[in-house]
Amino acid sequence: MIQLFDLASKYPEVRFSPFCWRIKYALAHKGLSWEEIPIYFSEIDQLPVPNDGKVPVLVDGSEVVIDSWDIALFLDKKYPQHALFDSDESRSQSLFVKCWTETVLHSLVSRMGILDFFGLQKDADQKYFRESREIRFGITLEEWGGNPEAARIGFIKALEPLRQTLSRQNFLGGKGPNFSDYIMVGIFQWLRCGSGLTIFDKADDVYAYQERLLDLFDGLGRSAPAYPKENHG
Ligand SMILES: N[C@@H](CCC(=O)N[C@@H](CS)C(=O)NCC(=O)O)C(=O)O
Repeated sequence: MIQLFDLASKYPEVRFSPFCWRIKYALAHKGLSWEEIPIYFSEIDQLPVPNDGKVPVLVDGSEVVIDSWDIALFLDKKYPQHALFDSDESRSQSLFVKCWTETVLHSLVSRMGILDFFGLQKDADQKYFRESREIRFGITLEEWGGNPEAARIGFIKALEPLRQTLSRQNFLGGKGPNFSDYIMVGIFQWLRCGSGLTIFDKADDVYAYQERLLDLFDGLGRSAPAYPKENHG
């Protein structure tokens, strides 16, 4: 069976890596089964080789594939049924969605949820998480995540191109979802499973879109355990 190395949290069932969620949806889209292997930051050296020190890593027989984008390309090549990209054009447009989310949306999500993501690390991982992120951000975690409401407002605003698109179609893929939508659900699951934050007004079209994505594949996303609410303020 396909193995997916996923990011572990201190709660055994809580998985919040946005990049890994992309791949869980991609596998479900293709009707493939997989086994998830959770790996803590402190266990990254146990990933199959080759790796770049990050998850997801997908192992399919003798093939080891790293990087969520490359894994999606691999899956479409090896399992052409139910394409994640039904044409070269759709793949090119998904590449834009990937770059947009990673350069614009991810830092806003990180500012909203960083203290919760930190709190989800087991003790042995918190030192690494803090040090690596503080080097990346150039400020402390508390400073980076010090104004989650401002980040949430920025996030809601930054989603306007998505919102306008959704006023004309149900998914970025059009009538049905494609990999662009799984990139988006990765972000939603990062927040849903990794933080106790309420992000959307229920009247927001993006909220309805999130709900549609959570319902796909027998509630794959919705059934995933989320950040224990009691940990939140
Ligand atoms: N470009 C990679 C990024 C993957 C990535 O950053 N994964 C994070 C978990 S969400 C990770 O493994 N980080 C390891 C670390 O920070 O040491 C992809 O799309 O798969």
